[in-house]
Amino acid sequence: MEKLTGDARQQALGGLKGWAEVDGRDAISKTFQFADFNEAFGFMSRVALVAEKADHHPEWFNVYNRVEVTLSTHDAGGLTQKDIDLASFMDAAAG
Ligand code: H2B
Repeated sequence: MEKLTGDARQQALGGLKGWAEVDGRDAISKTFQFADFNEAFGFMSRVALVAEKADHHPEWFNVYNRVEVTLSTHDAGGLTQKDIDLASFMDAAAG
């Protein structure tokens, strides 16, 4: 999997909502906010199943109803299409 650069990168990032490039690192991040812990953990559970199946895992941090997510492809040392795909799934899963 190759790192996203140039036009393909701009186009991929442009298709996402609420994700920002991380300072000092080739990664994207977003903070999801839910009604309560039950909804946050339900979201994490749905994402976990897809992440495990794709063998592509988020870096994330949960406190009660908040889930802070960072996506990057460790094997590639940066952002790839796998991160874009997982980000899109997360947006859909968050509703
Ligand atoms: N997740 C992410 N985000 N990036 C990776 O490069 C990655 C991963 N690699 N999950 C997978 C697991 C790899 O470590 C295993 C051995 O397949």
